[in-house]
Amino acid sequence: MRDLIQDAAKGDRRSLARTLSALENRTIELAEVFEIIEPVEPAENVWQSLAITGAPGVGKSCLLDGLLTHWARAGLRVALLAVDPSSPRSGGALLGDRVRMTVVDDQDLKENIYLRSIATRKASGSVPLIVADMTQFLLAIGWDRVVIETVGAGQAEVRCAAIADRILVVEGPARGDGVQAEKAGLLELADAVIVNKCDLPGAEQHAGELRESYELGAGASPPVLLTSALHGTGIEDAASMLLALDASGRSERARWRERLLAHHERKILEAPQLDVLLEKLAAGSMTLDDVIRSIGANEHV
Ligand SMILES: Nc1nc2c(ncn2[C@@H]2O[C@H](COP(=O)(O)OP(=O)(O)O)[C@@H](O)[C@H]2O)c(=O)[nH]1
Ligand SMILES: [Mg+2]
Repeated sequence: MRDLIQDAAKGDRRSLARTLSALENRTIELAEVFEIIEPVEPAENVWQSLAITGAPGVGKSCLLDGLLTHWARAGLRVALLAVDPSSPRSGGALLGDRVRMTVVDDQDLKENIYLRSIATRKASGSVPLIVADMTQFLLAIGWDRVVIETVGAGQAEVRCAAIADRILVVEGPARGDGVQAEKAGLLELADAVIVNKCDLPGAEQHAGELRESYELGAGASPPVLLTSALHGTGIEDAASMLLALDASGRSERARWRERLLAHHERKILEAPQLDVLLEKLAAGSMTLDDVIRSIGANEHV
């Protein structure tokens, strides 16, 4: 394991993939990794991780292809973790994500890019925390930025997004049913919004609706940009805007709420006495509050 991790840190892609799998399967803990390697100091005053989230089909992967191309050209080394709720067998999404990534076909750029999918159905343990561990590992071995693509559908995906330093929400043109992301509590978490597919009707209208709904809320509004990943419109502007993106003040509390929930979930799932506690719950000899207290206090039962 030591050799594997050291090789991964030196840049060997196969060792990197295997180390990430070990973190994913929880056969190794991040703490053990950090006993073996010295983490690279992060650059100051820039974000290290960015989550890109939004409904399936809005164009996140296409958009990322464009953004990663710009960032790789600028000399940044960027890793993409695609959190994929579909299983590799049932959905084409896993393959699809890779197929569309033309940035890795570019001989000059591919050294600066690393792509990795995480099939959430296969994952053992808490997905947001697995993603957090992988992100920390990639940063520790010298990747400049980690981008996390999630489908903003379920709570686990929202929590994956919340582990990142910044959150970009991607939307499509208006579908006449109001602001979709609002429902998932995503708009609250966004540091920036991109309305993609601006080559189609309804995109500008939707961007207008989003800006309006932000103005109604408290605090400064995050930037709302229009792009067409298909035609490359607005991608360069979006790429530079995102690199310098500040956390929107209003997203901070919502983000910490999600992180707290994810942390809590991990504590429960990883509690060594969990099986015993579940048995006691089933037998009626402990209440849910008792169990929470017991886990919080790290009690042995
Ligand atoms: N018209 C149009 N189609 C786009 C645009 N961006 C992506 N698409 C298409 O939308 C579909 C879904 O894109 P994908 O990147 O896989 O979406 P994701 O599920 O959000 O990652 C694909 O068929 C793309 O070709 C765009 O800017 N305009
Ligand atoms: Mg995608």
